[in-house]
Amino acid sequence: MFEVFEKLTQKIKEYDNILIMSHKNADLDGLTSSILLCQIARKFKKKSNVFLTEKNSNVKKVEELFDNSLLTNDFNGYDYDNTLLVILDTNSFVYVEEPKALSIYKHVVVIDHHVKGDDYIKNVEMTYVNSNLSSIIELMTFYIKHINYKIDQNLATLMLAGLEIDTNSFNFKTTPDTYKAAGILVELGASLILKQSILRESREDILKRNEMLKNSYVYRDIVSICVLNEGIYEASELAQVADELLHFKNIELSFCLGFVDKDTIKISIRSIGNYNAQELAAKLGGGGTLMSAAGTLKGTLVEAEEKIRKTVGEII
Ligand SMILES: [Mn+2]
Repeated sequence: MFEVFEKLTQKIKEYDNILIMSHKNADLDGLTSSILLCQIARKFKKKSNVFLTEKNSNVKKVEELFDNSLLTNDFNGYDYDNTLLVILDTNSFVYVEEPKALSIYKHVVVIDHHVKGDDYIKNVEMTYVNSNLSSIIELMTFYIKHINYKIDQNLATLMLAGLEIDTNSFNFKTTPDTYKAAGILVELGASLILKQSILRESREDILKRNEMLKNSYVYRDIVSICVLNEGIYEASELAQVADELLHFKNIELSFCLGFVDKDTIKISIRSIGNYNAQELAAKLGGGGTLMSAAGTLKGTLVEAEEKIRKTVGEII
């Protein structure tokens, strides 16, 4: 880790402008890490912004607690030669917030904790992709320790919330270091009360999800399958239902599927760790990690459900 931190600091020092970007539909992990790095770059007297194309609910949460002068939606003032583009929380050319930036800027740093796919960002000056890491927040927390940078309480709180989300409440990819990072954030003043209000959801969203959960059934005693057949869903809705199914007693493996556009079926897969979600996803047109993965299929929901049952049947 030490080497990564030293190299990152050195890279920031090397350029006048530091433009930071995360993935599309920003989450708290990418967003708070970007804001933190932007603050650090400014402390080094660099021109720095976090580039965003749209303001989703996570961005709004951050804006409520922060001055939003760090955020920008144009490349104005970031010249080709003297700008370092730092990509956090994705290594994919497709998912990066603004792929166009990768053809404009040639000095690129990628720091991520997702499995490297075929569409990973190439021709970079520095890359650190560690798919065993819980979150970029965990890495950035140790980075600020390393450079002895103090963050404000609201940012510490948002980071703790983001850490909790990325690990599904300290269940996925959680190591002793993940808890240490959480401890550091609490030491830096993260408020557990404010964190709860950040993580809270609207009544409508919770009731809507509970309605979705009613479509689930148990298969082979330890598998839960939930087929959503009323229109088009957000991929994040499917993921949240799959997460929730693992809270049900005895369930070790969960699948939630539905259409994400008029001809694409997405399958969110979650595992408590006894069965490999990644291997199952590979047979369902996708990939991921041991405990969290997703597949994509064409055709009908009935066909997709049958394919899932067949795939599960091969291992259970
Ligand atoms: Mn993340």
